[in-house]
Amino acid sequence: MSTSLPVIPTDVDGVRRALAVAATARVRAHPNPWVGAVLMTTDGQVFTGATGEPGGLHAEAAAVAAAREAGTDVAGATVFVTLEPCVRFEGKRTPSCAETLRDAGVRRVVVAMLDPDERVSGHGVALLREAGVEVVTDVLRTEAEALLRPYVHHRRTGRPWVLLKMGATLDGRTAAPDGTSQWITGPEARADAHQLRAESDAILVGAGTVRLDDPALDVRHVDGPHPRRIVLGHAPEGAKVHPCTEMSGPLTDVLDTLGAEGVVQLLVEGGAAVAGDFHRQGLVDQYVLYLAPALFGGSDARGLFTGEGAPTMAELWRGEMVDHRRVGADLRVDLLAART
Ligand code: AOF
Ligand code: ZN
Repeated sequence: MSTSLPVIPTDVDGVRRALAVAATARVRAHPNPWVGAVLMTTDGQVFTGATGEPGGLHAEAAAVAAAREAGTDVAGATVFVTLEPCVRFEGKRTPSCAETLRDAGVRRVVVAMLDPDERVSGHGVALLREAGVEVVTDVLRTEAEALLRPYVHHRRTGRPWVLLKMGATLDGRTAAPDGTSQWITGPEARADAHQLRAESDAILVGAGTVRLDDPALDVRHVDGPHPRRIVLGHAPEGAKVHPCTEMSGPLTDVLDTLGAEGVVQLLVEGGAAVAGDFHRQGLVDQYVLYLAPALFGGSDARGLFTGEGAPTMAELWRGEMVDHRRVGADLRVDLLAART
């Protein structure tokens, strides 16, 4: 839904600020979308709100609450928000933000993107407009969609956003010929990977990784909730990964099941066989590679993927590099799978 109203520069500024607020809510809010709101009163006071824990306050409600706590009247205010304010639907846990804004007497709402959730999409904007609130949409929409990629993907496909995380030397090797691999990347990269865990709703490994590494798959080094643990195959008794969910069958079915269970982002952490299966079936949405400035220097060290890769140049897989940055001594490269 677009609007004939002109987008003035202050709308972009307001939404940009709301996007920065939204980014701070990610770890806390997921699997709910991480949303930011900036409320500007008629006398120019600014209050911000970000989505709370699941079942807690939404961004808009938090911004209105912040203004009220300061004893400020929000009637006539403008609200900049990164996602369309929600409406009531069955099973919803919190009050509708569109109604909260309407009832508070907000005059103008600037929305970055519509909610891809069909229970909400377009309805929040319509409710506000019907109440006489001026609504502008699609301000910095591309940026907002990029920030909420996993959520948008989940609501559009019913499957989790699959993030494959791998650590390797610059020659693409993950372990010495004797199987040892600790540690190829440095402590900063490993802490960064724990941030990925904290942002994910579930984390998946193969049974082989459980047997070889006995990983705990919990969140350390950073603050955040522990993701649900999924093992493909059987996790032996006594493994640190317990309690976990053991799953088997086609990966597409696994993703359908996890998506239906509300997993918005799934972190795949290995090993090389599982990585190869997800990759070759085109099921990885985002690749995060931590590359150490180190070289095994031969063909006998283990590689990132087992199984048969692209047989000819015609089948070479290429992604889009959306980010690259130094993390400690290592390089983090983020690739997105090309969308067809
Ligand atoms: C907003 N602002 O900050 C967020 C929204 O179960 P509930 O009540 O928490 O509602 C979850 C739904 O609300 C979620 O599926 C999405 O459509 C919307 N999320 N909406 O207005 C927010 N996090
Ligand atoms: Zn809401």
